[in-house]
Amino acid sequence: MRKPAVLITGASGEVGFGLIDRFAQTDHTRVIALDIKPLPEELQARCSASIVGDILDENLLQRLISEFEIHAIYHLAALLSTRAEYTPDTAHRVNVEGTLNLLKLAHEQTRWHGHPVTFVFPSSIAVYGLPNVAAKEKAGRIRETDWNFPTTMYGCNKAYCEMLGRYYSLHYRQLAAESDIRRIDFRSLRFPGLISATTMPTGGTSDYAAEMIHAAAQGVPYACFVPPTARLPFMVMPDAIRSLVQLAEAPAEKLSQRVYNVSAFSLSAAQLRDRVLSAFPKAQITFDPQIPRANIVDTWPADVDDSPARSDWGWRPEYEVGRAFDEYLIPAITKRYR
Ligand code: AKB
Repeated sequence: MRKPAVLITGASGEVGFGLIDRFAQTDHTRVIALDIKPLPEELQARCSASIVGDILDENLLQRLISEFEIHAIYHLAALLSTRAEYTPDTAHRVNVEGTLNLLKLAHEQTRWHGHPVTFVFPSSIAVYGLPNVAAKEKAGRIRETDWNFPTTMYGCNKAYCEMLGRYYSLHYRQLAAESDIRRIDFRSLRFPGLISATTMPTGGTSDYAAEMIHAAAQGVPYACFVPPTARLPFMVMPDAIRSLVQLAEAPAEKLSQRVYNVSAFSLSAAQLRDRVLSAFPKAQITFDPQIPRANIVDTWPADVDDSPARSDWGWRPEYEVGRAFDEYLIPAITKRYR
């Protein structure tokens, strides 16, 4: 008998850590963790299996489904925006071909056990592309359908995979002879910049927020690579994990769309510095904008409209900006480096 399980790809990344923790604390879900890097031992102990391997390795994925019956996939593996700009071909392979492999696997599993596999896909504000700062300021909180003109390889990859997911859910094999094709249940969130107290992001462009706070807590000077005026929406990791699980568990009939914005608060880099300075008054924070990289931030929205997520499946962030800093980031990061 194969065992029912939830598959988490990219499990060694920031979101993977939080998600594994969440499953370990709150239910008895059998978690299969897959990542190109080994999981730290304490996390391995919380998973039923921890596999080191590549999502591009189709043989590995086939071996996996010979052992486990997969009911949900949290497909987190991706090369983030800055890293993807340095290696666009690799990014395309990992972010698009890798996602396609997982969608195929989900479809196969759905056919096999007859229940639509829930496919949870974190997308990103990188799917948006505003042409300049004036347009960004004017646009304010943007809706899912606005400004879908990504300017990064990562943003293009995410936008395309959202569409592939929708296609696999609604139309895959639409010309096949059999009439009752069971399809996967694809659900996606467009995350803002994520900030965790326990892990550091790597390869992203919104990383300056986490880098600034962690540097201040360690007493290390930090030169921020965007100007003080650069503004993005952000969310802390506990809310990000909660939103993923909440979307996965939402009754299908409540969902009016497959891709949702989620947001918690919006901050300029100057406001971020002020919050960090009020917690760590001796922090040495300077601004040294790295123009091509800072320009990417200018193409992303200052904030997003997440009202469909709020009305369809009850999304509400638990951490607005005050609580995010006072009750999560500052105490947890201070403790981490004490
Ligand atoms: C990145 O900066 O690439 C990510 C994102 C906004 O999706 N954090």
